[in-house]
Amino acid sequence: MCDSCHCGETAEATIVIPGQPHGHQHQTRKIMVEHELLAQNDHQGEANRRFFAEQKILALNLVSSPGSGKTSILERTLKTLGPKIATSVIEGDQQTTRDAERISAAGAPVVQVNTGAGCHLDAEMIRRALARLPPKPHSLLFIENVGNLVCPALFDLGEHAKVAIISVTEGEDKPQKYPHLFRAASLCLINKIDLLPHLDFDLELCKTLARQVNPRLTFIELSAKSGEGFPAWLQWLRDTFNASHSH
Ligand SMILES: Nc1nc2c(ncn2[C@@H]2O[C@H](COP(=O)(O)OP(=O)(O)OP(=O)(O)O)[C@@H](O)[C@H]2O)c(=O)[nH]1
Ligand SMILES: [Mg+2]
Repeated sequence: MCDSCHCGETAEATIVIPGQPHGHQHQTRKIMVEHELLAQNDHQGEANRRFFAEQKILALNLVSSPGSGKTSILERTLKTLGPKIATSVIEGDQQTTRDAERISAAGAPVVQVNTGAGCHLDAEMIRRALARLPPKPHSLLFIENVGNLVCPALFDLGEHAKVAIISVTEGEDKPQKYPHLFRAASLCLINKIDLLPHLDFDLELCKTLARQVNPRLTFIELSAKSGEGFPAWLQWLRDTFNASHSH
């Protein structure tokens, strides 16, 4: 549960002292349940999903911590995916239009959603952004969520899939520490692999920890800087786009 935006589901904070037995040392704090907020979001999320299905739009929700490389991955993707698939982008940030400007320079239609104090995009924001874009029928829509591993995992935007992005500078343990996102994601991109020679990051350990949270999660290792791994990511995009159209 995020206290600043009250965006949680049922939440229970457990306070534990390392090395001391759980049973006697933890305290719990019940935090108010915000069922109504999430139910309202889910309702609009379903409406967005119907719109995407009617228009044959493949919508992907990109979620990561700040700076993992979401916009950099999109920039390279837009430049290399080719003209066969029409693509547009909804950018989410608390403030500024910096990411939208980068996407626009990469050649895609884009709208920026500024969430102010909010730490995630919600389905109503997406409804309004869709009206402003609007994405073409039979197209691919990327939604870059606000940089945050916690709250975006809880909000259904009506997307086809969540793509979790982790970069190798963040440490292998993020899937275990922030399990909601990795449980909800279909694909995990591991970015900035060009930096691996300079780091202790253990790729296999990261994947093992993520699979403990979500055994069905698939991984693509890439670098938005060098382009390594992009053929596999572009192939995943084409396969997912074609599969969603054949349904
Ligand atoms: N070395 C290296 N740097 C990268 C790579 N991808 C992104 N970066 C750098 O990481 C920084 C953050 O990249 P962004 O693409 O802005 O990250 P973001 O996830 O969109 O950030 P927010 O929108 O603020 O959450 C920038 O300085 C990028 O140049 C990569 O593959 N390798
Ligand atoms: Mg960004």
